[in-house]
Amino acid sequence: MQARNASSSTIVASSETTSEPTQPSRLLKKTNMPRTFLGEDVRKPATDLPMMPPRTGGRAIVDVLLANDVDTVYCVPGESYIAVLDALYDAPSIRVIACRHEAAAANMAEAYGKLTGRPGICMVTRAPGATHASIGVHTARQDSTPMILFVGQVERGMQGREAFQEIDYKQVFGGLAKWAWEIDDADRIPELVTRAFRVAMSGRPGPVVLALPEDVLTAQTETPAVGSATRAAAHPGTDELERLRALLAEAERPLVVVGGSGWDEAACAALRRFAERNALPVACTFRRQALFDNRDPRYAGDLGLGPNPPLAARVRDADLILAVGTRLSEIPTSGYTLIEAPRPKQRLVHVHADPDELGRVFEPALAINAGPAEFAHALDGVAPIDAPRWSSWTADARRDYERALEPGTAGSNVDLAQVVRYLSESLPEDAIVCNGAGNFNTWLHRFFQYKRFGTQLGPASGAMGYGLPAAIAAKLRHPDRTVIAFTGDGCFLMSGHELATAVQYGVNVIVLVINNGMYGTIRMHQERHYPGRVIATDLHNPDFVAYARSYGAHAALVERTEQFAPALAAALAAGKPALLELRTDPDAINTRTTLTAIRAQSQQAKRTAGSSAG
Ligand SMILES: Cc1ncc(C[n+]2csc(CCOP(=O)(O)OP(=O)(O)O)c2C)c(N)n1
Ligand SMILES: [Mg+2]
Repeated sequence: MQARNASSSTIVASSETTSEPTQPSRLLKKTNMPRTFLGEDVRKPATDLPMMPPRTGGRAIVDVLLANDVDTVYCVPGESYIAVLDALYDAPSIRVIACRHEAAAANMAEAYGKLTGRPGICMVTRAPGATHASIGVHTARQDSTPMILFVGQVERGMQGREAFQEIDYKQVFGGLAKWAWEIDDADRIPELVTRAFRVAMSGRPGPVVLALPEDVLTAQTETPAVGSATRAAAHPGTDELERLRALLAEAERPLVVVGGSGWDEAACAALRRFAERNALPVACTFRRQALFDNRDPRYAGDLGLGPNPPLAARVRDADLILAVGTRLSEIPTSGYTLIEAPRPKQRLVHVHADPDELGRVFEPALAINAGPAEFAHALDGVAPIDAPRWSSWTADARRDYERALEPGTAGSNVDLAQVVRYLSESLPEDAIVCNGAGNFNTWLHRFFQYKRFGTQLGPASGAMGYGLPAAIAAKLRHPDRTVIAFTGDGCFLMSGHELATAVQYGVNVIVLVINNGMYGTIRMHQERHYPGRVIATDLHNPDFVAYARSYGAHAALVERTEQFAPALAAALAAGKPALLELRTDPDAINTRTTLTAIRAQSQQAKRTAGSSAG
């Protein structure tokens, strides 16, 4: 735990300082860059805030974090940015979580961004730390999550020599982050770090990478912090809302598809009211199921990997799709087949915070540039359609969803359908369920009913190793809520060492390891394409129970379905992080079929193809 004295902070957020403004000339005096190159205007501060007493660049960064109410920093320490860590020593309102791997630290920051809508903060050392952390940056990019990754950098005087651990962050992260920049002047720290917050949150949110040369962090600066960064978002116009209503009035089979980021609880409630007033069916995109209460009679299911076939058919058959917040990317469109690019068969009303997403892939009948929350609230002003023609279409969509909720016959001694149904029915409504990537998720996505905004943390990027770090971030943020990490044997061991972090900081998450002894997803693809030719997908696993106990966690093995409920109760009561290993039958490869069936089908298909070729 932090050894810092909670009352020792001497940092004052600049927005709170009110004394006499300082003359611009004074602000210019510390520059060590050629002013002629940058131009006078660039050197001037954006505000008339007074100068602060001289402080290090590291402290100036922390000042901006404080001005933005940052409460947690996820890191792996490095000598390259030790001046920032030292400044954090004097900022006890910011909790510093030292992780065991930068991928986990970055995933925690990403999960924090998903939960709060404010940038999650991650700090890592130069190239080795930065490249480890890149997976979190990628997830933040694909999932449109606000996040800032601070990376140490070699001092300015050595740059360009490929000094120890030197890389060019603008190049390396240029294609991955929303913005990648290097701060080359301590006086510009407030401006650039505040801008990082704005860029991360505004429009389509995303990750920002800021490189921090070591000597910039130790240089002295008097430039004040700029104050809290706000999020800028577009609102829909009244004419656009009228056109939306007119298109809806002409529709026979409308479908609302919600996804993306930028939502909050109130916005989800507003969208739900709109769906209710107009009897509209609503589907959620991949790993965005918590945007709409799954118990609502208008909820039609999720458009994930291998969606419920009747829902997929319904997307194809819809005559109007109202897509809100989602990019309509590869997964929710089943590889751009349910909605065809570039000209969909359905009329598409596409609402997105980034104007560049509108028409990027699909030609919309109506494009609305608006944040999803701003759009959802504006829907309150749209008069409902009287006696809509699609009531039975909506009821059928619901019936299809409910049918898919029924567990089939158990294919394994531990029946994951029943386990997940039990979780869905017994966990508190606000429990947060986190997951990474792997076929074990097919049970979670199909059988768990998300009831509230902010209860699902999963990577739409499909990154393994996300579940446990996300759970730690969620539990740190909401210590009173139950937090579950739903992982596979492969997925878990990509970040299993973070059990040490959970134990160290007393973060009582519950990890479920679905152990089928293989990288099952890849085995499934192998059997489909190269039946019987198994390579690189078998796993020899550790004893997960002993492994977890060695970290100081509670752990138990579940080998039969009926053992799960008491094991979960014991884990919840353990008063420390807990792990349950669920041994499942490797043949039960997903919720709909078995490996044996896949292999037989593809062998048959190959024989048929061979005989018709001959
Ligand atoms: C970081 C990362 N590496 C590799 C993959 C490719 N991949 C997707 S699922 C998967 C196997 C997951 O195994 P496990 O967690 O055991 O789940 P299972 O499929 O067996 O249920 C792999 C290797 C990925 N998505 N992410
Ligand atoms: Mg597995």
